[in-house]
Amino acid sequence: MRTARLGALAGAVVLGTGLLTVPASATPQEPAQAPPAVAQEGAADTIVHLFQWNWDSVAAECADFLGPAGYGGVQVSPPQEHVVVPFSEGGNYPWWQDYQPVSYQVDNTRRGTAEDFEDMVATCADNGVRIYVDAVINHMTGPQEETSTGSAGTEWEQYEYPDLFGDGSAAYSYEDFAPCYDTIENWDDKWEVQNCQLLDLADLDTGSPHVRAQITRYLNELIAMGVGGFRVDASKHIAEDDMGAIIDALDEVPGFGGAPHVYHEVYGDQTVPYTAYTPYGQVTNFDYKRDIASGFANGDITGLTDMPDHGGLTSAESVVFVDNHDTQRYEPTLTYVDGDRYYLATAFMLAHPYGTPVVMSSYDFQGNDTEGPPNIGEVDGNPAGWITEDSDCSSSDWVCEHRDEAVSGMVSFRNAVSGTGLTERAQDGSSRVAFDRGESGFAAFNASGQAWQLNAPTSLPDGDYDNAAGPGGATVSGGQVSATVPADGALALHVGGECGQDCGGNGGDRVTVTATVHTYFGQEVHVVGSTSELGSWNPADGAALTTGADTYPQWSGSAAIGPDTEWKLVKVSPDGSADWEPGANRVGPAASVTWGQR
Ligand code: LAG
Ligand code: CA
Repeated sequence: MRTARLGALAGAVVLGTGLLTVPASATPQEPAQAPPAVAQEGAADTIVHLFQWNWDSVAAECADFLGPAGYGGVQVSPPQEHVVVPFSEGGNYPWWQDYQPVSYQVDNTRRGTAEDFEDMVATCADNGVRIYVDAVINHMTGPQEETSTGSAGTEWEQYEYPDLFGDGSAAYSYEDFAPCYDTIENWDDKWEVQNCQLLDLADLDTGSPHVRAQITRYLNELIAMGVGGFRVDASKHIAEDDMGAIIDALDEVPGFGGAPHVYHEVYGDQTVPYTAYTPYGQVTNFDYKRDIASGFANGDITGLTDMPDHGGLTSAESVVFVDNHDTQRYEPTLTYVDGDRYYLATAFMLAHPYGTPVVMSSYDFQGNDTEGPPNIGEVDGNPAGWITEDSDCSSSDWVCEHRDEAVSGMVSFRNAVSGTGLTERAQDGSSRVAFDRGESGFAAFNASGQAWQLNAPTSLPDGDYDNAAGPGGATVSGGQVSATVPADGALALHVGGECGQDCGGNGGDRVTVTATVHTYFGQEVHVVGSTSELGSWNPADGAALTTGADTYPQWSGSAAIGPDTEWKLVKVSPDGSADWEPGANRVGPAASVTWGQR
């Protein structure tokens, strides 16, 4: 039973065993002894999974947002003809219809037509964004009492799919599903896992030349349309040799050039390890997912900085994520529902050089696992059931995690620091950590409920920088960064992200404040004021100034202070107590001030 639960995420669901738990075998974290790893990612490697978005909406998003924000790819939901399941009375049409192919026709799904699909691929390519198709090639449909109709109008029954390409040229029938027609029961038996039925889904005989030829035709037709890569569904249920033959037969991608990027969905375990598929592409690293999701959920993140091989996989072998469309339903350690902590984890994934990141973008399913995407109901003459509505990030129905300020800002950060190593720069307890990315970036993460007054060395050149992970910014001066990292927030500075006209964006221009203040040992000086960057009059959250042995009692730092911004200097003691500057509030920027004198 335990093996079955670890063996397939979906398996746990059909068995009704509830949520998966983190296995006892989670990779232990080694202490940070190794020299900083060289980053594996190229620029613009971030992929967003626009789960269930229709083709027109993906195209618009590539042009309006993803290209400009620096995303490199979109994983789209499966484009092949799917079953149509009016699930419950009144109709539900669950999202998982898509994972039951009826044919390889791209002609019509709930997400649009083949023409819409091709337009999307072209528009995204024009904006530098690669389309990754979720390729369902291990199986066809589950059982059905009578003959049914697929989304593109093809009549089918289980094991009989009469028209794979819409031109009468190819079909699958009973013998194409040999040798096993039963559900996988023993998840410790590799032969069974690869040959028998996952979730009662008719399992293709991928060893047969006829079956392989249809799969490679489907994938190569997508490549000919300009599709740049694949997320292969349920890879571990396809024997390695069969997978190798299929991947070998793929054409080069027109436009982008070279072989398609392939990543395999492998829920690695002892029976079928992740590494079985690394010869054929990258693999989805669920060990990473468990580590980062539980680490951030528990505020225990310092062990995540140095993470050379989650699940025994190298950075180059791994596709990483905080959640995906399955885990957000069946194993929801950390998802959009959790708010700040979730976005913080996503920001960390993007800041860190390990793996190729996939950002999840969801619709709000309100805890109903089967709930399909927001839709416009049935459309006359369209056999695809409920038709997906256009995505709208300003509506609460579409969550659009990828548009979150911290997430999209960190995509820029990631591109700016591409190819650099990681050097840890600060740690505070187990919930706060900061690191450099070469000399190109500095990022700090605070997975706690209190603001973090950070002082750390950095290799980032001196200057004023915007915060890529949220409002405000910080100054690097004399190779030191001093800043307030908000509760459950991040600070990320990068070359190319220097402050422009209205740095900080939060109460006015960023100005350097130099203050003469005598303090007791251990006290800090904060600029505290009315804006959120200045702590909203909360001394601990104000902008911290720094001093040094040769500069004391001069303190300096930068803060966004507009002409009307009211503020004061405050000495903050280690126990949190505050000693306010006497007199009236200061108003507006001031370059050089002395405690109490104005
Ligand atoms: C995957 N990766 O390997 C997908 O990420 C995952 O979302 C797919 O399951 C699974 N493998 C098969 O492609 C999803 C749903 C299942 C659904 C299945 C087929 O999580 O719940 O199964 O798609 O539509 C459904 C019913 C099952 C039933 C099956 C066949 O839930 O109870 O046995 O259909 O009728
Ligand atoms: Ca199989």
